[in-house]
Amino acid sequence: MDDKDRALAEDRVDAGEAPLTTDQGIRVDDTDNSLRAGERGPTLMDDFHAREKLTHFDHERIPERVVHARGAGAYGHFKVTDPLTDHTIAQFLTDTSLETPVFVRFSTVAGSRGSSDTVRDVRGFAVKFYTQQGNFDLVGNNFPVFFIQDGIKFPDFVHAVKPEPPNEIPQASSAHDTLWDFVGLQPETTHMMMWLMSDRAIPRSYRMMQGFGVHTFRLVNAEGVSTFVKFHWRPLLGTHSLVWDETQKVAGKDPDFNRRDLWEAIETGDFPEWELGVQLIPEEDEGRFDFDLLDATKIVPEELVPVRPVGRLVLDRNPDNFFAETEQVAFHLANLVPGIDVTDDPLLQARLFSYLDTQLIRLGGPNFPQLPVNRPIAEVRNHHRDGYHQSVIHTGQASYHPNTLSGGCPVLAGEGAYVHYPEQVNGPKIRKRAVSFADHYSQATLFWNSMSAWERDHIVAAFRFELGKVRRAQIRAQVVANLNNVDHDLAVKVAEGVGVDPPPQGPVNHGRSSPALSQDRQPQSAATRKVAILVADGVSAADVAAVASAVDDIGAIGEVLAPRDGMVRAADDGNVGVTRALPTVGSVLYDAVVVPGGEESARTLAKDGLAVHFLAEAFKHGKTVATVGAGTALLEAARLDTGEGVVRGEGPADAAFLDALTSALAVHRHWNRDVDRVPA
Ligand code: HDE
Repeated sequence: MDDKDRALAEDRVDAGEAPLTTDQGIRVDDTDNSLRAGERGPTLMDDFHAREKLTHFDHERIPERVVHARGAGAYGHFKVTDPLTDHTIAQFLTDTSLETPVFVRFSTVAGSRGSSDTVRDVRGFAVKFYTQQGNFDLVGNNFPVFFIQDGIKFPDFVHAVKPEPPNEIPQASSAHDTLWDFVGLQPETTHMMMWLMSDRAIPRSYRMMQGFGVHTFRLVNAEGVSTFVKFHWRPLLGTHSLVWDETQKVAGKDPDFNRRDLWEAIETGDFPEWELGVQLIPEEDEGRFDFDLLDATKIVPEELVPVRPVGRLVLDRNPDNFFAETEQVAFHLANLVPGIDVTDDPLLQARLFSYLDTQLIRLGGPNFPQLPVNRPIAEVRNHHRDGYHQSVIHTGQASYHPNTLSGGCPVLAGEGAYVHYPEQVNGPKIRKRAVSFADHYSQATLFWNSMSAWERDHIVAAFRFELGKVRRAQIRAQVVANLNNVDHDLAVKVAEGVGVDPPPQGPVNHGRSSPALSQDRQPQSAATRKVAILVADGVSAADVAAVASAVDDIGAIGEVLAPRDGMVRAADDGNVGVTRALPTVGSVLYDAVVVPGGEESARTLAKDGLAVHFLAEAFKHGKTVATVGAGTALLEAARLDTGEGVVRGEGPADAAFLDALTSALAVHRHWNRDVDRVPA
């Protein structure tokens, strides 16, 4: 139990077996019938229990977040492994003996609180570190760049991406006229739109996505020397994505897909882990790049400044109550601890205002830092008083500084106080962007150049899908014209798909790339992948057992699916237990599918449309597909033969088959397949 967990223990309430009461502690013996004048008579105002119950219910909702409304959170801890002592006085980044409790909230951006998890969107990656020096919030995303350079544009961007005003359509989707109208007219969005059209925008799991602080921050050391820093989170399982067709189906089959995945992984002890990395840039190198470090639409390529791994984040505890914790958690970029400071990035500067401002309305007043999930483990002492939902009883006469009546307390901190970095600032008041912010295309091209062939195909398809949903032809044409500045071939391919004339040759592609940006080079591991084992009566129980145990050995999760729930009769001996019935799931909820042997089982499945579709769809989405012995009948029924990641065993499931299966499972997706012809 860490310090935060211990503190939260005091706030947890378990009704236990004691009797029901009102909020005033009065015992209640009937909560199903209101107090009325006669059995068929009107309800009486005297019924304080009914009135209190209804009133509380009527007020249960608070405003959802204006962006990032849909999210999931978890507790865990952070440990620094390579102390940053030369660069910062922040203890949690320098003291390797400390385990800092954290709360992390992942989110989508555009959708409402009840929208689906697997939409095409940026994902929020917000980390609250409960450090001994106070709370530090790293409120980042899973992309390293942003749509706009100046925070004053944020309301415009968000209005454009949110559902359209007349009818609030479409929900949680960027594929509509207003967003692309804005994008076409605002070239600074181009780099971010490349990320948004890439598979990064449809993560397989919150556990399999990178996180970025996005802005350039400062670290400040004991001598007061500042170093620019970019923060990176790298998932140990690698960064992996779904495919677009799959995400749309998952949104219907399991709208809670990413939320459930995080919850279940933590419940089963598969604790998600990330490495914290930093890119450190000495102050004197600020002018070294062909972009501005203060421009949040730019990355610092890892090939120019390597990412130094410095710590480890583990999420190991689910919240007790979604509303109390995940909904009420309040992140704020200005929650900084000594040794970390902000920069003049104009996007960052606007955020310094917005987060506190939004919490005041969302959480109903200035006392939200007292909510259990928001409370620091460091002690809080000040003269802030009163306000809605004040839950602390401040004793003493003086609530001002200076005072003698409380002995001058709380006294001003000498040691350990937060000191703002004394940056020299000077300049005329002016509404003007620096010319160093003017290049909107080079890094969009860099991103495109860094993609593998399959990633490029997915990007082109995403642009075609999104623009294909845009009704106004001139908006499509404007976006294609912008893309021509990124790469001519990309613009032509998109134009072809959306009925726009191909543009003339644009500026020449600079040819540079940053290999670290591709998902093709991500770590691969079968751990925590979900494997469907399709069975029916007459299946080979020996095959099922062999597959299940091999899957278990590599840390993956096997589930037995059959046309109906309960048990199926085995061909060899006894029965095989069913985890889920086929009609309740779908291939899109799994990472791989295995069809064990057994003549009768294979025959039944080959005639079952759901099972055939399951296999074909898994194949189409690049997943490992394996059959043993007679199980191959299902491949034939789906008109599939071979291809990368298709494992066929003669049967029974012997060591050679299981070896081939487990190697294939370690690969996230098999892209080298002819999938266009597969009707799924
Ligand atoms: Fe946010 N953003 N943002 N944002 N943001 C909010 O704060 C805002 C930006 C991010 O899980 C809001 O508490 C402005 C960049 C995350 O609770 C709001 C600007 C990045 C979350 C707000 C930005 C983010 C938010 C809505 C442009 C990545 C969810 C509710 C200047 C580095 C945190 C809330 C959670 C939430 C404003 C841009 C990340 C309205 C004005 C860039 C992860 O205050």
